[in-house]
Parts: sequence; structure tokens; C-alpha cells
Amino acid sequence: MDRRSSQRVVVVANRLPVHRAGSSGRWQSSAGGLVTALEPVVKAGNAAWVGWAGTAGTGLRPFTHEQMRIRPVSLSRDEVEKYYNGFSNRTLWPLFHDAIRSPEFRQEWWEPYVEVNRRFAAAAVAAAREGDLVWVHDYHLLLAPLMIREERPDLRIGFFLHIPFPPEELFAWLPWRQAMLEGLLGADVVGFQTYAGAQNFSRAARAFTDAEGTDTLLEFGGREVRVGSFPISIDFDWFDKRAAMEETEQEAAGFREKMGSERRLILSVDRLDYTKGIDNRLRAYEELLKRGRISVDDAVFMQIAVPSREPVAEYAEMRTRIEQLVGRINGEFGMPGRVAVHYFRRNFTREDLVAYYRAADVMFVTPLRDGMNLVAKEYVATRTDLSGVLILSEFAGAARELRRALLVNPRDQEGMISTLETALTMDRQEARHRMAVLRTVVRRHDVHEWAGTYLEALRG
Ligand code: ADQ
Repeated sequence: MDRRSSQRVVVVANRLPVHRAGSSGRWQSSAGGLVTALEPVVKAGNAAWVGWAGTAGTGLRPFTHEQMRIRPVSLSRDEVEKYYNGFSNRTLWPLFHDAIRSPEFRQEWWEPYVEVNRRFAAAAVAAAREGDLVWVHDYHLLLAPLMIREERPDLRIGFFLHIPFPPEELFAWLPWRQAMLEGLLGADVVGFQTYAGAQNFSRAARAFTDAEGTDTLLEFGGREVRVGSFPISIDFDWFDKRAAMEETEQEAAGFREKMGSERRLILSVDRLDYTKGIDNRLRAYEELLKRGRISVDDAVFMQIAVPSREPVAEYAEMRTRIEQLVGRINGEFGMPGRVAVHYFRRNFTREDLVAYYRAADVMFVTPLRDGMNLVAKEYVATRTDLSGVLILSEFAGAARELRRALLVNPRDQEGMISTLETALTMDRQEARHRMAVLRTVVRRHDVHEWAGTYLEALRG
């Protein structure tokens, strides 16, 4: 290993990669995309991870967990409310997702956002030794790159945004837009999920700061800032292997038997979020039933939803709406032993999710806007026998790569209905051909390639 590839990485993200396990209170690795993606990088170099443990309170000291140096950042109850539920999830999240819900702009959320970013930056500075790479993640920490640079101009600093970066006209709504952009311009490499995100950022930077340059290279404050797209991915091999295991096959067969083996299974898996287009897809399925194009004897829909951001009012309202919709469809179309929609609102283990992916004939992924959408890639990775059809929204970052999915516009209800019908009746040969291409794409561009490519760009 040469000196450059042995450089240590300090990851700075809102959440730590560990959580306290139930009654024992011991720290355990959390299962999540970013953790899986970065754990090998972090562990290999005995590097560090700066983040919040997920509950309000103070006083956690740095510790080591499975070769990772963990540096917890504490947040008070008030900060969780204003920095996290408020500014991150009620200002930035909706604004960056095409303002699907109206973003709220409140000075009393902005100040704690600045303050918390400063705390994360200070923890990163304390963790970083000379020559380390610092990699800041996501919309909670847009100001941190510049704050870190002000203290430590010697470091290479990277930033990666997991959600979309909105078009300039929308970004312009943000009263603190200049500070946000200058915060990001503190990085050496600013990465996005798609080229459109990179372009939107560069344009906003040229419009609202003194930055000059092109969509991929900006000059700001006498420094060069590289801007690019780095589409995130999954650990393809893990999903592929897990899917092929006898145990998984049996579990999947068990699910199908319980639901009626002859019925086609349509599956959706999401965080319960208003960006995911859950109601749009339920209505498309309902409409197919209503028009008599399918019956509950032919098809069954399963929505797996992980609870999310429940203290935020928009999320509670959306949950009620979706649960009413599920109730309405079942009330109207269900038959004894034939539920039209199975709805599970809880966490599943990764292994169980793979069994559900294996069981599904059609995967229905219809976000109104999504940075990438890993669920679509996970489904593809589990289709080891090339069966199964992926329906994917054009508004997910993943649609840039997964061109052979059935692409839909979730706001086009007729298009959604006919695409769902096409998926349910697709010729086996065509489905196999499409899936083979999709699998090649995801296998080639897996999460290890993503992390490797980003870090190579960051090393400069
Ligand atoms: P998310 O909005 O959370 O991520 P997504 O990319 O689909 O969206 O990732 C969700 C993850 O949660 C998947 O790995 C999935 O397996 C898991 N999951 C979903 N439901 C679950 C359940 N009930 N139980 C257990 N696990 C469940 C954000 C952005 C995305 C971007 C990712 C990564 O919004 O656009 O793809 O970050 O950058």
C-alpha cells in the first residue's frame, strides 16, 4: 500500500455508525447504507467517525469500536428540535426535494444549525491528524467544510450530498443561501449523486457567491473546488450471495405460500417519507383493481415502510393518509383469505428484506424525488435468476443508471397504471434480458467502487 492509499479518513456525518443495543447498553454497529459503504475504509486505516448518537444529552466521550475511533457529538433536546427536526428536516429536506412540501424558513432554527455545524467541525478538527482526509456527509452539515478549513487549511476536505441539490431558482428561496454555498465551497471536492445535482450546485455558486468557473471546476477564494457526480451504490456481492442461500429461498417461498403462490407479488420498501410517492403507487394499484384489469386473485401488493421522523407534523399526516388509503383498498377489494394490500410499518433485518425482494415479482419504486434510491439497486442485486421486473421513477437518481427498468413519472397516473400492468404481464424473456443488464450495471458500480472513486478524487 502506498502512502497515499494508507491515508486515514475522518468521516463526519449526522449519525454515528453505532448505536446502543437494547437492554445491555453496549455499542453495536448500525445497519445502514453509509455504514456499510464506509466501514471497510474507516476500519482499514484505524480512522475516525464524528457523529451524533441519536438521542439528546451530553457527555459521551470518544471511544473505540471495532477499530473505529468514535467521536460522539452531543446535542441538547432543544438542538434536536431546531437543528435536526427543524432546519434539517423542515427547511432543507423539503426544499431540496423540489419543495414537495413547503419548506419553512425560521431564524430560530438557523442559529442552532450554525452552532451545531460548528460543533461537528470542531470535533472533526480534533480527530484529524496531519495529512488525514476529512469526508463530510449530507445536508445536516452544509456549513462544516468551511468551518473545518478555517481551522485546518492543511487538510483535504470532501463533501458528499446524499439528497438532490435543487435547481438554482429553488435554492434561491433560502435566506441563508450564500452562507450555505460558501460552507460547501470550503471543501476540495463537492460530490453529488447525479450530474444534474453537480450542475445545479455550480450554477448556484456562480450566481450567489464570488465563485467562477465551470460546472465541474470552480475557483473560490484563490482555491480550486472540484464538483462532480459520484452515484452511491450498494454492496452488490452481499445481496447477491444472501439471495442465493437456501435459507433465503425457503423464507421467500414461505412468504409466497402464505399469500397465495399463484398471485403475483408487487413489493415496495421505503422509509415512510412524503418524497417516496407511496400514495401515488397505491392509487395506481387501486385503479387497476377498480377497472377490473386485475383481481385480488391475480395480484397482491405489499408495502414495507420503516417509521421515520415521527415528531415532524408532515410525517404524521402522511402516515395517516397512507393508512387510510390501505384501509380503503382492503375494504373495497379484499376477500376472505385475500388481502389486497399488506402493510408493514416497522424495521426488518437486512436478511428478511432480501427474502421479500426474492419473493417479489414486481418491485414498485416511485419517489417523487430521490437522491439515489438504494432499494431499487438492492432488488436488482437479489435477482440472481434474472426474474423480476423493476418499475422505477424517473425522479430517482438511480434512474440515470438503471435505464432498463420500466421508468415512470409518478405524477402521471395513467402512465403508472399502464406501467404496472405491463410489469405484471411482461414476457419472461424480456424481463430476463432487462434484469441481466440492470445486474451488470449494479455489479460493476457497487459501493466499494463509489467510495474508492470518491476518495481518489479527494486525494487530488
Ligand atoms: P433514504 O431516503 O433512506 O436515503 P434509500 O436510498 O432507499 O433511501 O435507502 C433506504 C435504506 O433503508 C435501504 O438500504 C433499505 O434497505 C433500508 N430500509 C427501507 N425500509 C426498511 C425496513 N422496513 N426495514 C429495514 N430497512 C429498511 C438517503 C437518500 C437516498 C440515497 C441514500 C444513500 O434519500 O436518495 O439513496 O440516502 O445516499
